[in-house]
Amino acid sequence: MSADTSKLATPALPSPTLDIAARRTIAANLAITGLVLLVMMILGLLIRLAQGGWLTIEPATFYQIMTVHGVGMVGLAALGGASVMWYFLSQYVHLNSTILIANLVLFLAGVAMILGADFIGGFAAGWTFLYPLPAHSAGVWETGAAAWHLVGLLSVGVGFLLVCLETGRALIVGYGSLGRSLGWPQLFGTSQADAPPPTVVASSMVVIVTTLALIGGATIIVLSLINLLVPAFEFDALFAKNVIYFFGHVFINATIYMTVIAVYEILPQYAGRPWKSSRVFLAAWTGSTTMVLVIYPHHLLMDLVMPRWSMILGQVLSYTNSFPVLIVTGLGALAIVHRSGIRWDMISSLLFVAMFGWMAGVIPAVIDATIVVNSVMHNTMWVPGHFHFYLLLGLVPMIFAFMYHATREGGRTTYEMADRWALYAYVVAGLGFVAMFLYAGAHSVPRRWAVHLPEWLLYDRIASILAVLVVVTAALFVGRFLARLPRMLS
Ligand code: HEM
Ligand SMILES: [Cu+2]
Repeated sequence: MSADTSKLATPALPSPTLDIAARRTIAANLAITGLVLLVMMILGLLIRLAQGGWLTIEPATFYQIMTVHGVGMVGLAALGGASVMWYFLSQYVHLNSTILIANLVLFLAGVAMILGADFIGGFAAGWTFLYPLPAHSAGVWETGAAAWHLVGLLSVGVGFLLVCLETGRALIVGYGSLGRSLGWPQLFGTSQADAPPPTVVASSMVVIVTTLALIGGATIIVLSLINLLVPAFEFDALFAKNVIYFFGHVFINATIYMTVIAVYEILPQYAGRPWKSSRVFLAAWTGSTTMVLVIYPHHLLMDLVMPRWSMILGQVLSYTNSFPVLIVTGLGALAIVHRSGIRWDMISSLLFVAMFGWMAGVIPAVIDATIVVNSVMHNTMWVPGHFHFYLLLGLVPMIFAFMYHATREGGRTTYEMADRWALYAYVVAGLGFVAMFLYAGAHSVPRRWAVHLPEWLLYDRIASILAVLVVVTAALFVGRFLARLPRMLS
């Protein structure tokens, strides 16, 4: 990679029709995303150090930290992703910024409740709040702590539901229906008009799947809350597990589908070529809209009471869902930059790292969605290995790229030496860090264990050292963003 090799003009500032309220809310969202990311990374580092035996943490505290780390990361991924989507989608449809503000308020209220419930109340059931665990703490936390945690989740979820409903409303007003904004007339050949731009197509998909996910998640949260208050009220645990993993799988996937909009919008500006929605592109997104909803049983492959057909469906569709969007995005990006004389600065480099991280990270995910593999790898470190791969090296770099993009000055980004070295270090350390999870998983080290056997400590320790590098370099990216934040406010 070399800076400033291109004779191309640096891309002009985008012209989203963001009102000042939306612009400021997005700035606040990104600042919170960045700061929460750093805090959550430090919490992640603490539990990794504890697993490696370099830090003594009581198991109960370990699980509190693990719960906050997991739920916090998923929440900030959604906040950052929704900000990317809102920012770029505003170019095409009119969005009401009051909803974005309401989402931020509900998010912060939820975070406060969750932090109190977990660190003061001691709740520590993991980010998946699997029923009936919240009500069965064996004395580790009070019912009230579990209830506050769940109400906090509900608050965050309602905020994102509002964002989805508003986005869906705006898409329907602008394009006539969600089918049209997904480009069905062009996909099925009934219209010769230009297909909707990639941002509109991706947002339509996100709105549909996330709304369903949030309704599912909220249902189980409300049922669990009733169960906490009235223990005689019980419901089917397998049903709850299905709905929770449906929610969790779809929700976290949709955060990537939102952030990838940054690739669709920013790369073409760099290469000076438009990214048009081809029919293959439309087909991939429409296909994923249904498939992402039905592949969640790959989380339940060891629930042997599940119907066999659902397991097979989970495996087969995990393959067919994962690749189309990935391939149209990857090939699309290559086609856009090929011989375009693209300028490799922080933004374009981060976007390329992100594409690589997302694609490479999906491979261990799909491997684990294979029944014969899952029967060995289930609940091993392979699992955090695959999702840290595409989140740490896919989603997070996309958010960093967007942070640089939203705060660049007069269309120019400088590729400062420190940033460049930090990016190399982030990628190398990040890769090593996830490799340690995967390697440990392949050697059957269990996930979510506070105390590790002596023969596992080496992986934990190497990972801890690399995690320090990840945290330091991430702090540099976030610090740069915060220093430039005033540019977003005026
Ligand atoms: C410096 C970076 C990071 C470190 C050191 C770190 C460390 C950890 C550790 C040690 C665990 C527990 C592993 C186990 O099951 O034994 C974990 C779980 C998890 N991490 Fe990270 N992580 C980092 C970054 C991230 C990022 C960027 C995300 C998402 C955006 C993320 C999301 C999660 C989630 C969802 C869990 C699962 C929690 C649960 O099992 O309930 N982490 N992390
Ligand atoms: Cu999944």
